Amino acid sequence: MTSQDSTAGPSAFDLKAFLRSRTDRINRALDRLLPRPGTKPPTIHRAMRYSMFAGGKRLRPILCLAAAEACNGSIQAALPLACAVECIHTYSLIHDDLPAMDNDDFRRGKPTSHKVFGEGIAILAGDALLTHAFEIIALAKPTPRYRAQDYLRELARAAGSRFLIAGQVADLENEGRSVSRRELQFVHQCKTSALLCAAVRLGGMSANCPPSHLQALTRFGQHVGLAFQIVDDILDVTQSSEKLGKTAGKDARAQKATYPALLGLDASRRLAARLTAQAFAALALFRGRAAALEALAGHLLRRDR
Ligand code: GRG
Repeated sequence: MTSQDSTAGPSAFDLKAFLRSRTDRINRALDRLLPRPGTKPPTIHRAMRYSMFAGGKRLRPILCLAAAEACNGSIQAALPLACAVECIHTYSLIHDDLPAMDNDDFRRGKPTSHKVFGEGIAILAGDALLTHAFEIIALAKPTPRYRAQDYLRELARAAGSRFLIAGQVADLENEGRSVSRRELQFVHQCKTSALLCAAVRLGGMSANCPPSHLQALTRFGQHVGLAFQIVDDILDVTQSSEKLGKTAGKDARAQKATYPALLGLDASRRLAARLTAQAFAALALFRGRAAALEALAGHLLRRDR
């Protein structure tokens, strides 16, 4: 079996219908959980909603719901956790696009927040989404194994100075210098894997999963997270800005360390496939209940945007 075959995923699972229905549930929940656009002061609430409903793929919250379902949990219980993760993710994109960071004009196919609302409001919209994530997560119901503070700690840790922020700091400090594969892996694990991993762990926690399942979800999240970022690096080289909804080819122009730059395109593709196969292997103990997670991992590997 080639690495390509081993990531083909189950054919019976209707991923398209799954993505459609879960995206719809998440969008409705986000609409309910965010302050209405007219709430005073309207500018900030419009800016929060502008980025939140700009057409993101909702991968992290979908993974959160799929993890809950793999652990026999309910979508309803996982939804506040899924939405909190999406708030953190959207905040990080708004701030990453700022002139002081990546200075990007387009995101999710639309002008970035600072282009529409100005830099001050964009910074505040990111801050507000970051803060709102914790208000939303406080709505999640505790289970016999996991308390409200376990959810809080999980999200704060992934978004904090040892993971998400650490990755961004390392990324900034790596600019203009040559970077080893280990250093690049550190950036990707912190910037991308940590939040994705928290998303699946929170889904499992909302379903009161036992420690063995939480461990399996952690391994799954780490492998899928890294594979996702490698594919993101590949798409930056191979796809157009129109397709990606953001400026393509920026990494190469900025001579940024990426997997394709370090290993070449073919080796990067092989590595992403190997990591996805490892993610599948981590799901073995779910014995067929993780069809959605499997299909999602395969989809993330094969995605074109
Ligand atoms: C805290 C400012 C700050 C940054 C933290 C997450 C991050 C570091 C920066 C965001 C930009 C970036 C390249 C992140 C890597 C993860 C990634 C590929 C994000 C894009 O995720 P998608 O494709 O985006 O899921 P959509 O728009 O579909 O939600």
